[in-house]
Order: sequence, then C-alpha cells, then structure tokens
Amino acid sequence: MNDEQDQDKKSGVSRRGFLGATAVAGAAGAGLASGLLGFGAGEAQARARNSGLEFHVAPGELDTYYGFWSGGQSGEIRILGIPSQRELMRIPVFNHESATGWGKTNESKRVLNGSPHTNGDTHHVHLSYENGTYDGRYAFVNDKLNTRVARIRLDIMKPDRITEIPNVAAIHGINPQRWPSTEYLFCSGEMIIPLPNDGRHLDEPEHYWTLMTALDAETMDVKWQVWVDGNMDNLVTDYSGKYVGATCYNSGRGVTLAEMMGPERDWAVFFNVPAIEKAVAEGDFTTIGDSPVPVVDGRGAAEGGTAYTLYVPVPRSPHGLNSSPDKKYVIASGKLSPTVTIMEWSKVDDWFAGKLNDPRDTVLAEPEVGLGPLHTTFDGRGNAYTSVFLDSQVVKWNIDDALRAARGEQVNYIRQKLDIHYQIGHIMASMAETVEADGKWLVALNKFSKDRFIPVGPLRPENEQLIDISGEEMKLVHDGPAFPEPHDVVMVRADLVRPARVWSRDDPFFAETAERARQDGVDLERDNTVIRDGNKVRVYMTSLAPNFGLTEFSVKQGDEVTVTVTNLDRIEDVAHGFALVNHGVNMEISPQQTASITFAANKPGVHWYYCSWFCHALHMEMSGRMLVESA
Ligand code: K7E
Ligand code: CUA
Repeated sequence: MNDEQDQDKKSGVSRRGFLGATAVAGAAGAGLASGLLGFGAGEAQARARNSGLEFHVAPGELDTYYGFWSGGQSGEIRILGIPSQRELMRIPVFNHESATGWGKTNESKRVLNGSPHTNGDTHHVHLSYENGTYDGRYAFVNDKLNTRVARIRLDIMKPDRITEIPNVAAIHGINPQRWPSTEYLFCSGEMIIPLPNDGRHLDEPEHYWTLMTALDAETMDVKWQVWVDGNMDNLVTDYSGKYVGATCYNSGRGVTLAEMMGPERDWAVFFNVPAIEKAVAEGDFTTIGDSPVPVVDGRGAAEGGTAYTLYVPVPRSPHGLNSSPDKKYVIASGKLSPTVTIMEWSKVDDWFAGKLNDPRDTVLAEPEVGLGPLHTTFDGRGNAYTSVFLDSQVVKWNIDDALRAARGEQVNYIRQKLDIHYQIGHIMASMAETVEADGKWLVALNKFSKDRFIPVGPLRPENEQLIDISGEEMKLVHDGPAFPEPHDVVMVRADLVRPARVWSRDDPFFAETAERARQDGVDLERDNTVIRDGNKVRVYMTSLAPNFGLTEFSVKQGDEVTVTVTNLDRIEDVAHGFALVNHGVNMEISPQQTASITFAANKPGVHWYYCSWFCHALHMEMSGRMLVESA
C-alpha cells in the first residue's frame, strides 16, 4: 500500500482513494469498493466490515451470474452481469430494433409471424428447467401488450418462437414447468373479456372471463386452456410438475376501479395439471369461437373449486406468487393487505385428493411484513425476502419462525427491514426460482429513482439496487439505473448458460434462407451472384473483413430485392452489418451467420450500401453500390 492509500485509510475512504486502490482491491477489501458509491467514510467502512461478498468486478474480470431482465415497455430482454450490474446485451423480442435489424430481417420476421405490432410489454422472464434447476436451453418472456409469449434460445440469444395466445387479453404471469423438466409453459391471461370476443357481447361484464394457457414448451403451440373465475395476475409452478398457481384479483368481475375494490377477499387459484390433461384426453372440454384450442371449465370459486381448480380465498388483490426452493411452500404477497399468505403445496395435493374440505386449510400462516407486499424471493437458508412497495423496503423474514408465530409461539420472524430507493416492485435473489437458491445476491427493482441520479428530464430511470444477502444482515451495495421499465429478473449462475461463440453454419435460425439459396443453386459460402425471378431479385454475397463479395449489383425500379449476406469471418466478435442508404435497411451478420433482408427498389439511381458494424481498419471502405435502372 502506498502512502496516499495509507493516508486514505487513516482519514476515511475517499473516492480518490478508491480509484487508486483498485489495483490492490484484494488487500484493501470491500470497504474501498463501497467508497465509489459516495457513502460517507464511516458508512463505507461499516459496510466493509459487514459485507461478505466482493461486488466490484475489476476490469478484465468476469461476472459470476447472468441477470435476465425483462425490458417492460421496450418489449425486449436485457442481459446484465451480476454483481457488476453492467448491461451486457439486449435481446430484441417483440420490439423492432435498429442495430440488429430485428423486425426487418426475414429471419426475425419469421419468428415474429407477420405480426402487425412493433412493440410489446415484457414483464416476466423465466428459463427452462430440468429437475428444478436451469438447463440452459431457453428463456421465456410474456408480452402483456399484445397477448404473446416468446421463447429465446440461450445459445444464440435470439427468440426462435413467438406465439399469440387465443381467447385471452394481456398475458401477464408466465412460468415453465419445473419438474422433471419443462414440458409446458404456463401463462395467465389478465384482463377479462367476452368469450368469444367478437362483438356479440359488449357492456355485459357477466360474459367477461379469462383463461390459463398451457403451451408445449418444445413447439410453443397452445395445448389447452382453463376457464377461471376472476382476473389472473402472477403465476407460478411447483417442484413436482403437478400444480400451477395464480393470484387473482377482481373476484367480483368489476370493470371499474371501484367495482374491482368491492369484495373483501380475492383468491389464489391452483390448477391440477394431470386432471386437466385427462379431461382434454377424454374430450371433456369446449372450444371458443374459431379457436380449436381445448378449453376445460375450471370455474367454481363459490364452491371452492372443481376437479381441475382450487380457489383459496386470500386478502383482496394479492400480487406476487412464489414457490420456495425447499419445494414446500407457495407464498402470495398481499399488496393491499400488509400480509403474505403462506400455503403448502402438499395441502393443495390433499385438497384435490379429497382430504380437505375447506380451501383455507391449505393456508399455514398469514404473517404481517409491511405495507404493500408485492413479491417474495428466497435465499435457500429458510429466509424469505418480500418487497414492500409503500414502505419502500425489502423485508427479510424467516419462514419457520413465521409458522411458529402462527401457532402461537412468541417469536419474531422479521429479521431485517432495509430501506430501498424507492418504491420497490419485483425482488429476486440469485437462483431463487430453483432448488439451487444460493442466497448470495438480491436485486430490488425499484419503480422510482427520484434523487439517486443526476436529472435527465421529466422521465427518470428506474433504480435497481444490488443487495448482498450472503450474511445475516442485508447490505445495499450498488445503485443501477435502468431504462423503464424492467419488472422482473432471474439471476442465473454463469456456468449454467453456454452461449455459442460463433454461429453454426447449419443453424435452424436461418435454415429457410439457406434452403432458398439451395433452390437457387447458390453456395452461400462461395457464390456472389444475383438471381432474377420475375420482378423478384435475390442478391447473394459473402462478407469477409473488410470486403463484401459484391461491390455492386444492378436491379430495375420496382423490383423486390432480397439481399442475403453470409459472414465468412470465423473470428469471434467480428460482426458485419449490411446497411443500404435511404432504404431503412440495416442488419447484423455475426461470424458464420447468414442473414437476409427484403426491400423495394423504388428509387432509380445509385444507392450505396455499407458495413454498419465496425469490423476492421478498413471498415469505412467496406461498401458497394446498388444501381437501380429506371423503369
Ligand atoms: Cu409485479 Cu407485471 Cu410481475 Cu410489475 S408485475 S412489479
Ligand atoms: Cu464489415 Cu464493418
């Protein structure tokens, strides 16, 4: 340690001291790292003593977790490294995106299924499972705005399937089956609508309903739906593969806020998957409108449930629903009630087996945690962490102690209440949605940042705070701004995700484009050629830094032109772009990828195309001309 650092240590940690000390961070300890956050010196040192984990990821070092963030109204997914909270990549999903050409390329248009929508609203990202933990194959995400769900391949980090869900409006919660592996993806329809919604019923809320949907996770086809009472909010699967639960609000089926606030109690609804599969196999279902999807009738809240559904009354307007990593409990967060409702999966099983009479017998306890509980997460050591929106706090509580208190024992189940900044929505701990919950990091996704960052106009970023939960005491270690509005995140151990380094030449993502080339007699890796097919023109070219295989091609005014580029570079990270001036054409072509884009050549004249991704010292010179003859 040099004199200056020694001085800093004596006088308290200054920002300058931190910057100077990073090279010896190991010796200097976490306290210096905290100095960067602008804590007072004493505060930083206190944190240093208590903080168990090093969150500062020095230049050249790598994060230990992937954070898959939903992107909210942006319609995308974002990948952040944890603990650095550096944004590593964005995955356009429902949105159209300028840099990669998502929504413009033929390959992305196939995934988007010709949807007229160029936007989405993603809330919940979850990964596919095997035996209760992540298998590294897929991520799934909802689109509340346009009632869709998407699957993202985690090798190429691009969506490969998007499915529009029939008969419902606004998909909100999603959860993959966790055990033994993800055969189904389940999703909850949030808003109630007339069934069918074809104009025959309008202002007649007695005809409004919603459905829970099961998709085949392999094909992303809709397999069946279940008709329920009430709106559905968040949704969760258990660790046996047998049950799915959803919180429901608006059990009175109101259409105005006042009506929705009418009933004292709403419910959590549980679905018996094997019983529903049996009903579908035996033809005990209906269909709605022109949708062929089997719909099993699970309405029956007044009776406590049906053979397919169980309605557990809970305080009004519950929000989050989460499965504990010990596989035992399912916890609904009260939102308008200061409580969380702890239910037991085995009691849900008992109810369907006819061993319980009252749905409320599935409830073990309803501990108070604070004002506005929204979501709950877990550390794998028996503690739960609930986000409380109105109190702006993360509340750590012990599940066993809450159960003991409910049995009348004098125990304090609250472990700690930590202030966050400000108004927390979702909360998530590392690996907490799996049986491998490891209790290291927790992210608080806060809806308001207010004074935490320098002002950027009336629209402020969200504030996502990283909390070290490895010790007895929670420690706030980092503020991270985010473009509005991620709702949820999963934090996944880095060894469980295995992304491709370059594309495989036979990747199914561009198989249809490759098949078209084969029919044209074109070898994508060798040929640079123009094929005319009536007024359709297919231009095939390679790219190899710093050259396009074609530096010019000619078409006629009015032609429909498809440019297909195959990137021959094998070196990691050497992506090219194909951008055509004044035509709105731009796309990414990563190493060994084939990408194509179709546009109209309506303007006679000379139009330059250029490589839009920096690839080489002669990147600026990587260009060519499209010559358009006038008609
Ligand atoms: Cu709480 Cu859409 Cu998960 Cu937002 S939902 S917070
Ligand atoms: Cu190729 Cu820039």
